[in-house]
Amino acid sequence: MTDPTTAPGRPQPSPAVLAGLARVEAAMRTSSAVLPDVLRRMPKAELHMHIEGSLEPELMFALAQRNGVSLPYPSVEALRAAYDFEDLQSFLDIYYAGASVLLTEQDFFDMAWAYLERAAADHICHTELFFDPQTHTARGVPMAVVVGGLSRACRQAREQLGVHASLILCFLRHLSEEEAFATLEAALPLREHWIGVGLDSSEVGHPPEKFARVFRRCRELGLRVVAHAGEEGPPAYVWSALDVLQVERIDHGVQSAQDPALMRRLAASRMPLTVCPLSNVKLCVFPAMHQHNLPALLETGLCITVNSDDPAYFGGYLNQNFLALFAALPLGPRDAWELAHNSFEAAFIDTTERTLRLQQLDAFFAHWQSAAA
Ligand code: ES4
Ligand code: ZN
Repeated sequence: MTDPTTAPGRPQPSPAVLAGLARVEAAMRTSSAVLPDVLRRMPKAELHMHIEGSLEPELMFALAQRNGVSLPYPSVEALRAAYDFEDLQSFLDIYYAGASVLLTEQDFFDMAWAYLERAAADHICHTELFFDPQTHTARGVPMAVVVGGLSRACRQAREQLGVHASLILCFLRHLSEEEAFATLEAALPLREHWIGVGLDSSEVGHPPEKFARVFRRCRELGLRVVAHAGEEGPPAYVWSALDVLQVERIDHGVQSAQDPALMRRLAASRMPLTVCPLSNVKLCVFPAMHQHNLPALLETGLCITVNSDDPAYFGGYLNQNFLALFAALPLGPRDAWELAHNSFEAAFIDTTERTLRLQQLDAFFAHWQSAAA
């Protein structure tokens, strides 16, 4: 039998990292606080986070008041109480309504800045933010207002927080490919501010191949390309994201486990999957965290990463996702190291930056000492 920890391409910790992992394991025997502390403090990248999904109810109400927009909920508490979803669509209906408070460049800045401060607190050193321009341009908000506010926050985060942030423009898959082309045209004059495109919104009934032409154009333009596939949709959607859209990462992809041939393809190519544990439980993709298939996907040798998706709606930012996952499932410090390693392996960064981030990760584990020592 093959040892799953040595599946081809699966990262192997160096001897110095292995020694640090052994010290973590020893300390875990006397304190239950050790692993959560490691999860919180290890350096990591976040690769799947919708910036409109980071809009907390408090800021949503403040922006509604600032802009004279009315919300269909009387209070922050009433709004939070409505965050009880049964599937992706029941969430998206509330998520698009929440985005209606965003009107000015400052609104987009304030939303992104709040997330980036949270990211820094979670020891995220690199993050790639999805944004949905069609949600805003359809309400008459100019593309330059959206991209201007978001990119100003990204620039300030690099300068003031040491967090490197990039923007990925998502096409809404419930709309037409013509509308996606129009969105691309509107965003190209601002191209220096974003690095690639994604595909999000209602998955079932809107397969990746619906966007074959616009993704081909994006690839020709040299943009990075990703797509949501296999969140609620079937493995066939993951196959077409790979073969038709030729994506560089799959967002979610958890339904791939139903198809052994697809699993072999994903493992052999080390195609990254940006998995979002709290999102999957909140949207009933899995009935409970202890039933999540992330450990099985990791064991098969896939390049799995952990992400928060829409943290204001799903009960937590990135560190909460790590904590909930590790509390519910048989995952240990080596898995923590591998998930953080994968996040840098899968990030859209150059070789110099990747080497630096991986060195910082390994140094964190290699130098880890018990507080009790
Ligand atoms: C999303 Cl969880 C999820 N799935 C698909 N599209 C989205 N947009 C924002 N969150
Ligand atoms: Zn998503």
